[in-house]
Amino acid sequence: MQIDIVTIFPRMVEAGLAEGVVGRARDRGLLDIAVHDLRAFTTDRHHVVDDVPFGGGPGMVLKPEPLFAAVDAIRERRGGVRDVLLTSPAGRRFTQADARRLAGADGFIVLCGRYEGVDDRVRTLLATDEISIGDYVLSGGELPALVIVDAVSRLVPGVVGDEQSVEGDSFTRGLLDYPHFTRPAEFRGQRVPDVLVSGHHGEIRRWRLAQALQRTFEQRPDLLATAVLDEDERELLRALHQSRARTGHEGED
Ligand code: 9D3
Repeated sequence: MQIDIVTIFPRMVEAGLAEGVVGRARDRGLLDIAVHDLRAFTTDRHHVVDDVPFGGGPGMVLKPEPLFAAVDAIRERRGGVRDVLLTSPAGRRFTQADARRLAGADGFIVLCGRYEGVDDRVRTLLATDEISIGDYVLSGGELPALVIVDAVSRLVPGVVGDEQSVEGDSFTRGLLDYPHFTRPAEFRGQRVPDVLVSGHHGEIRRWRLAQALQRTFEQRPDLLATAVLDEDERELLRALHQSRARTGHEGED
């Protein structure tokens, strides 16, 4: 997997790529990630990457030429087609489905937005996707780029040691995870549920499934619309709906 990130803050992005699962996968050669300083693609003496907006108004806008030059140079070096993701608060929300699609490609390019914005011709002529990571205001696309790289990387075979834990990921199944406990068995008066220390693996599996469904039902009911459920799971879900109706808890949280 070859990933290229173009930014005016290369050290910020490098710092985020150095540790953890992604850092290890880079060291092991599973991920070939290059961070490019946008200033390296300027042609003027002062390496200017931004300019005032046409029409006036506050702030600065990233100039198009260095971004186009960066993508040209990256495509030259990498060869082949590459998606070009532009990070932007106006983009489509990044999802696990996007991560899956990108993980199936040979690689992609991320352009980090900054300042008040990016010259719109980058969006219309250069980017293949315009991506936001959520409805909150950040100072730029560097953290979103790291979020995208992290989500995609863990879907690349071998990057996460335990393939089972990737398979069981909540968003892979469309459900939230069940609660986890470790020792001690009692902490501040709270005991770990008996079933988990019982050693009955069938019961443990059913308990975890029921907990995952209940949590999703209570905390993220929107996920249930698209979750892939088998007959047992749909039956459990019907029971949750009915108990909520019976006990008069509907409309509460
Ligand atoms: C004050 C300017 N803003 C008006 C509401 C527009 C604006 C431009 C650029 C707001 C933030 C940014 C910088 N953010 C990103 O580049 C960004 C981002 C984000 O802020 N939230 C979620 N996802 C993303 S992806 C890129």
